[in-house]
Amino acid sequence: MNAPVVKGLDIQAPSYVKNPKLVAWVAEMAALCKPDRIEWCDGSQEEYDRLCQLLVDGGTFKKLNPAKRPNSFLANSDPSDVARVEDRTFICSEKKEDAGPTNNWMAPAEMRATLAPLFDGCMKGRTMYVVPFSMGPLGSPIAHIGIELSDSPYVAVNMKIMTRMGKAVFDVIGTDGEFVPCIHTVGAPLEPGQKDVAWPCNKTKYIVHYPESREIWSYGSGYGGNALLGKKCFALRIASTMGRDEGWLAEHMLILGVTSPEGKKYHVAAAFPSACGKTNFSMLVPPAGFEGWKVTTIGDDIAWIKPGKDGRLYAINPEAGYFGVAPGTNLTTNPNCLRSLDRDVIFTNVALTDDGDVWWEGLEDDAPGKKKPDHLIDWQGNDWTPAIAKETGAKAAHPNSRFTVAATNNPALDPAWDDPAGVPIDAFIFGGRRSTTVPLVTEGRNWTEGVYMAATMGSETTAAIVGQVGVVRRDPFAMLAFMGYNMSDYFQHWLDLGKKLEASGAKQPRIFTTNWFRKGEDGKFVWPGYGENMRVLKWMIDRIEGKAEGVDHLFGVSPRYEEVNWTGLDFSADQFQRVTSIDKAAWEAELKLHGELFEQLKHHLPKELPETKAAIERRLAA
Ligand code: SAT
Ligand code: MN
Repeated sequence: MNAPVVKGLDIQAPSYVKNPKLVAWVAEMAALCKPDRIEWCDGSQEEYDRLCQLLVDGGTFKKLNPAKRPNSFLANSDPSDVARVEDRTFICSEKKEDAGPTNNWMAPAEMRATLAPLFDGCMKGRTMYVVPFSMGPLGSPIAHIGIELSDSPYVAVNMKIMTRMGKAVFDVIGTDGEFVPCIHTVGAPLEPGQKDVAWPCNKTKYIVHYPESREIWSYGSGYGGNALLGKKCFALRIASTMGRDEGWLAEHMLILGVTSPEGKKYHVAAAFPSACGKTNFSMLVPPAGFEGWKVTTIGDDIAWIKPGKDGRLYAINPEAGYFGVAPGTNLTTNPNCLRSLDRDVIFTNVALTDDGDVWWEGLEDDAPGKKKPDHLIDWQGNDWTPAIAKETGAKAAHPNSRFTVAATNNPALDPAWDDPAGVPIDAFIFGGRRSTTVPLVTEGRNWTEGVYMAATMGSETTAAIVGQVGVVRRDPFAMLAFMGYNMSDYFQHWLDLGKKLEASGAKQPRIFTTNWFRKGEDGKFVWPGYGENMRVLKWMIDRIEGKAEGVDHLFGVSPRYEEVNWTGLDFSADQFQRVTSIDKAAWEAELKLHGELFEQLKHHLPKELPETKAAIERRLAA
């Protein structure tokens, strides 16, 4: 392939790259960013091993003890670069109203003018990696291709795990196939002779999306959600706008399969905000009382969903790995996850044990009497002991510390996880983290009521975002941080899809809301959660099968105590009451917040939503 010449730089693409638009774009970006070298990634194991070694040599990675954790590494980030930066994330649509009031917006021309000087020479002294990736099974009609240019080898190796990355992608795009151009820099050019740091990044950060031209520009951060551009930037923000235009959905949802003892299989897609247990739910191990039931993982974070020829909705997991939260993960809360992490893992910001393994808060909580280690190196490189922790409250692992691991490491991986056709969805779940107010589980009486529940969902913030933790904010569809366009138009898109499904006569997915996080007066969670969530999942299946009547209430249908299988769990009717009760005053306050959300989103807000709210208010007053 004849490439344009960039002075002093070999930008020659490998012979199997046959797409002139791609080659020209790489040349253009190279001319702007001025890296010392360009490396076209092929996705091979040899390449992965070589880049990991490079990261070890440069001090970004520590190789973990192979006897404890084969082929695994630990990276400690700069302490300022540990989570997504929502206030630095922009949707730059031509019109402000297309980004909507929930997104940061800047006019594309103004943003381009802002970024141009930042990107000029931003990769000096570094290698620009050309990372070809497919979101979704290669060649699937639901999948899409991206190319990420990054000056971070950490990004290249994480992308190898998180996506289908490698040279086969060039065959899919051929000479004129579409791809989403994604450019990423840590924003830390090196002067000749300047020594690099272990985690280069920049205080200035921009995570920028141009929905009309389907481009992503990310500056200054190496953290997953800001830097692995296939994930939130492409698979949610850009893909949601593609879905709006083309009649499909890109959602912040896990996908699981659940098989009954009779061998009947259901598929559920569930949206929860970041760090609210999607990975745990997607790998759930059914508890005592559910012998013969099986839960299998299709995806743990993102779902792309399209109507199939039969009128049903089919979902794929566009990712190929898990970038999950480590703290709290143990053999009780998520045994499948823990087993997935036995080998071939990249850990970020967890603690290092004295024998070269990893540790995080909660790892020891799976058996009574298990102790915390006597000594660790914490995620910032400091000595950590239980005594220090007691005195200063210092966490050994950052609360948003993460593991990156291939889906194929998961013992509960669904056989259809890689099926290009996707899996048919029987139910959607929307779940927030709420200490009060919202009941354990409710089913919307119809599609519109389900959309209402999803649209008005509130959740307490977590460490996955930079900022205050534990404050309730509205997080519609768990998509607040990931919407690529106007939230009200998105609600309309969901309502329109419901009408289309109904018109097809095909079976429509049911819509449920859940809240695993209600707390008692003692401040402790009332519901045991984790594997016990199977009890709720089974009730949902009973609803689908017409076997559970439930009780009608304010905004849907919830289970009767007797309708839940309690075998193997000591959970009284009184406790059940405490996780399902509807408090009138709390709901009056809650509905006021729904009203504030609708006021904020009034431009294009579908009228069905305030109508549903009025019906709920009438029921509450009665
Ligand atoms: O940091 S990520 O955006 O990749 C994960 C999350 O916050 O959901
Ligand atoms: Mn997520």
